[in-house]
Amino acid sequence: MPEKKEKFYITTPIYYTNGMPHIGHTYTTIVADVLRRYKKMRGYDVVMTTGTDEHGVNVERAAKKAGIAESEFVARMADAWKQLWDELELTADEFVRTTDLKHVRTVQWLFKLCKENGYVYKGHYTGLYCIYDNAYVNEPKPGNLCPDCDRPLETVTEENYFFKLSAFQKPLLDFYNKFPEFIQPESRRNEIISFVEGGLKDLSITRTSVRWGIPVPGEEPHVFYVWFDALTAYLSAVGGPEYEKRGMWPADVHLVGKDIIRFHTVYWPAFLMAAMLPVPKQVWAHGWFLMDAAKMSKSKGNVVLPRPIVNMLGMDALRYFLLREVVFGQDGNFSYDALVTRYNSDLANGLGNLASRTAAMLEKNFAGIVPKPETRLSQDDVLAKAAQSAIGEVLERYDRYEFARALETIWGVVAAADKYLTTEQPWALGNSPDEESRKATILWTAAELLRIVSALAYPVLPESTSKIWTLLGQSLGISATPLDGLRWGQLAPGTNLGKFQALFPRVEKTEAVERIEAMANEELNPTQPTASAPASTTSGAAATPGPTAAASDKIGIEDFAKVEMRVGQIKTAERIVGADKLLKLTVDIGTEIRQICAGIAQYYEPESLIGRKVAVVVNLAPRKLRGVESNGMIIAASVGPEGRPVLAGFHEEVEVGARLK
Ligand code: ME8
Repeated sequence: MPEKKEKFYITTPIYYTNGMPHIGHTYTTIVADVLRRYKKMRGYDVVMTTGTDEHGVNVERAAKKAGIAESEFVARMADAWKQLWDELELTADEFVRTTDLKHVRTVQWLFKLCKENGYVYKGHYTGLYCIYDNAYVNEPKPGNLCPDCDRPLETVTEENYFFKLSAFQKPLLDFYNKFPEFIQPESRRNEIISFVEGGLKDLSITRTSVRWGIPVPGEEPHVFYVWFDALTAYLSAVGGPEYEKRGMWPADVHLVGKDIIRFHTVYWPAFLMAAMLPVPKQVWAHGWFLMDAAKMSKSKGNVVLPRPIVNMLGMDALRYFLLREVVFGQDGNFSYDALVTRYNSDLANGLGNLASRTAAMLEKNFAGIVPKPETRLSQDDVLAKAAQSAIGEVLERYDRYEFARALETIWGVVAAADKYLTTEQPWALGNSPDEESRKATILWTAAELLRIVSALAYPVLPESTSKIWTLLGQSLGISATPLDGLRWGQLAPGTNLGKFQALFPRVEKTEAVERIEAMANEELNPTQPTASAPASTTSGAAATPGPTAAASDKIGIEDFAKVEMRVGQIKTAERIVGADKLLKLTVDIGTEIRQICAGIAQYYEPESLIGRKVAVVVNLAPRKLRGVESNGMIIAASVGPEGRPVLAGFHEEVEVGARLK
């Protein structure tokens, strides 16, 4: 552990506001969150920053299409991003928006320093420009298409301020040489070094063709070009011009995808060197999650969304899969099939099963109290040694950002414990003093192993390991457990065990995948436009007002007659895993029994509904809600500001199937 609390500053990219997060963005943010939790457990004073990149032509156009001001558009998008990160419990210490005043001041200040030091001059630039990637393109694809996103480029000529990037070829190469750990992984480092060795051109850092940007003071209509603006967010998040007071700068690691490594390892250190400010310690570029071997993008329609996965399998399942499946730094394919397979094998049958087995045996045999281990046999020692040596190994692997290998080591110990229980068979032991003593040793050993495994896995699986921690009766919160003090043998006999909470219920693969896909489909193509946030700029959902009919719009009786409503009687009602608001009902409508989902779970207990007569719209086209088929609609009043549903009913005896007119 560091002697004095050392600081550790982690950043994710600040994401563009012209779309919603998919699994790729979630991946980077999850890794940042894992590191944040891990470094805290190693005794560091940690700050993690994320945020939104809100300027540029794309936003101008998207806001126009949505029919709202740019400021309103980006505010809604930033809220939607924040809300998702909150839902996924990816809590950043700082969320920086590039429209924040503190950020505007920092960009203007950085520019002033670069200018004062002679690294900025005025010139003209004509070039092909990709408005989607916010970058000039030197080598377009045939047909003047962007080599990165395949979309048409535009020719732009304008007066610009230029940054003398060419002056930094040697300083950058010297810097890479002196700090070989600056660019990670190694393969990326070589790629960047050869790029810089090939020569650096000066870089245009302002625009006059764009309106929606940070103004260059006294030089209007110049606004800053996105990368000079965006990269500076890392500094504005931790104090900007007063960064020394906060003591967090330079960043210890910028986590990025490989798509933006050049901006982070060439432009960014050069800007900082020109301003004579400290340069970050490391840039770690991970690979891409691919879908059908292509980079995900909404326009290609191959995005994977985080929410449906979390709703179905839980947050820890998503975190575990992303970190376990792909070596950090390399590309990987995303597949729902692989996700559910890993969930069932490693989480439900692995850690979840070990915890529930151990909990049940401790409860049954020792009344929920940690027993005292008695005489140890060699097989107990073997397991103890495996767990003890895993501690050092796992910490080393986390330190090297080898998340998949860290998890592999932890799961190696889980598998060893499973085998140990299967071989030792504590459930088969009787009640003689010798057998009782053997049982105590075995179950203490299993519980102690669970404690070690939980502490080690916590950064990746915060929700489930916290539950195991509570089960083991640990008073100090798991997140505050110092990993440097973790040793085999610390589980005190006599500790009262807490309540066991189910961790990872097994799921049926085909059904789970179907439900995740159906939920994703609902989120990507919402049937009801949401008022809270634009779903994407391409759909222009932000501009679409809700379908409220004007007061004068009346329908004829023939329109009303199209709606077939009947008296139905609820036969069964149950909650739906992963959908807290929905109940799955079966309803007798006279001619048949229908499955109908109703959004009433927060207000009605399932049992209280059985036998109740309700009004049902029976000729509504079937649809899937949270992946569950719903064939009809139950009528309810929407009461109060939160829209509490109150089921419509009958005060007199009515026949099931009677038509409502
Ligand atoms: O580039 N696989 O924002 P952005 C893995 N605003 N990671 C992915 C991914 C995928 N398929 N897709 C996206 C920008 N990412 C700029 C950054 S920083 C000063 C400015 C992740 O919204 C990955 O981290 O396009 C990538 O670098 C980032 O999202 C790009 O996010």
